[in-house]
Amino acid sequence: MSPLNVLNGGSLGNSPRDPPSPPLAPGQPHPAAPALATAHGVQQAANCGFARGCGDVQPPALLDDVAALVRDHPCYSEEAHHHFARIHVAVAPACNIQCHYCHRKYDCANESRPGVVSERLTPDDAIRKVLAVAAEVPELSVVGIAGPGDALANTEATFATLEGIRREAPDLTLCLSTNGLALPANVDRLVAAGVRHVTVTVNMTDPEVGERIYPWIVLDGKKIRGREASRILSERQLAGIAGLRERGVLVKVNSVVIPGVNDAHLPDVTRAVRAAGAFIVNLVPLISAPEHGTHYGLTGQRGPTAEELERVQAGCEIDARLMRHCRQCRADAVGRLGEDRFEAFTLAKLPPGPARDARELRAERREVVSRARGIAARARDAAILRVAGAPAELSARVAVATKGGGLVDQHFGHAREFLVYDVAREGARLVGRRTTDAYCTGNDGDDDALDVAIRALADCDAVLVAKVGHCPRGQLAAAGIEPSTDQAFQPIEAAAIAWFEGFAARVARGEVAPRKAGRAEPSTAPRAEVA
Ligand code: CLF
Ligand code: SF4
Repeated sequence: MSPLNVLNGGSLGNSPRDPPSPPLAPGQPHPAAPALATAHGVQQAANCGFARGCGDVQPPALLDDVAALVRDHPCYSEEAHHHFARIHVAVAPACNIQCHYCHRKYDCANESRPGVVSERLTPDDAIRKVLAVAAEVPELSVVGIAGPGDALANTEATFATLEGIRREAPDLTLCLSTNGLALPANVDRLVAAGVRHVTVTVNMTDPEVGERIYPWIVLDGKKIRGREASRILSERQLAGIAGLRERGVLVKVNSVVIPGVNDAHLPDVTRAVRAAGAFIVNLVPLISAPEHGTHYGLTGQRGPTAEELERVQAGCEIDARLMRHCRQCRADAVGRLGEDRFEAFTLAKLPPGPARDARELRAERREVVSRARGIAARARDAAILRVAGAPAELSARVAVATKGGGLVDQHFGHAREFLVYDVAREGARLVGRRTTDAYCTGNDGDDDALDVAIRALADCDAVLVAKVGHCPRGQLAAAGIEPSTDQAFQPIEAAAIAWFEGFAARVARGEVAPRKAGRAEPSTAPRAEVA
């Protein structure tokens, strides 16, 4: 395995030759269970090449069966999110707890950005919609239930939907998210339904912290408040994670980062969920605004800045594999992460008749992706060889504009988000993403939007794009951000390393100085805006 492959999460999605994993019988432990149950405990190397630290923390290599489970899942594999799509079916309106960051009118903030779900679905509607989307979107690989309430507070609809999808489109991966309160009671049923990916939102293990996040829970028809509510919730979350893990289900934990409430506590939370068997942790920034009508929004509780989020990630990464490409999706999201197509697939727009069976198309798409992955991996490995002689301490931060297929192929002016990578001689590592308004809205650029984009990329040394206009090129350069089109249409990681190769040469010649500690802080939190 190449060093870069390890940095990006072992063989997460980068091993097209992995054999498919056989389905697990209910109750059958996953063959990888013991390996995943241990924390890797890797220390930061003394010669860490990444300026932000923790870049050399190497997650353990994935066993083949686990690699097969994450390979085509856009949330469990950062690499897969360039190629594969998910659909969320909003069949779960009710919830059994109250979070201070949630208002029922809005999507579940565990798995979504604030925005009203355009329509709630019955299980029959959901199955019809999934089949219609699957016929049009061959990159679809995952069907998820992520609200708008809690999937396991709506078990009848949730399981009817899961069973229907499994029956009609067995090649699609089933996924769901939950707050975990009802998880222990549903582990067996989830396994029997064929679910191998579950996200549990865990924001605390300390009830003193919890009572500042959860005013109440409902258990067996009884409302429980205060610390006792959080104690019960935490106990059930950890027991549920352990139960899933024992049955071979990959558990992702989402933790909402709430500055001043749980940010300092999250390393403890990460350790606890890892010990329980969580596979990956996703630290999501709190989205909070008065117009959402949430307790936090109305009381002025803010979300973290991009820099604060990175600090929390650095504190947690020692103990867990981290997800850094979450888009905080709507509960009715459709498409690849970051390209939301839910409006094109409302019930009213679905074709009246049964959708065609598109399994063969999906299989063909997987073949195409497999070839693209091979090309990208070879380009990346060749680029790493070329920068092997760069100083160990040299690193740079590079933003990339992409349309989502794993290439540098977006025009600067059309980009609504940038993926941000730290690059060193070991390779490129995703550190997060920055959202911004598209600069180019017509023939004339919008100067305000350009300012926003430049501020959002303030900590970057370069931005790699397919094209950039003369005016933004000059303003980016004036802000110390080098716009580059030299890597246009190259695979992202190879492109970032290729840019770094030239950067390292210029540093060696004394033409540019590497940025020291204390980069400018980007002005935007790395979160999505309401579409
Ligand atoms: Fe959906 Fe969640 Fe499954 Fe993914 S989303 S239920 S694990 S299929 Fe993914 Fe969206 Fe982030 Fe969730 S980007 S909000 S982590
Ligand atoms: Fe809202 Fe989800 Fe919390 Fe329930 S678990 S209150 S739906 S954020």
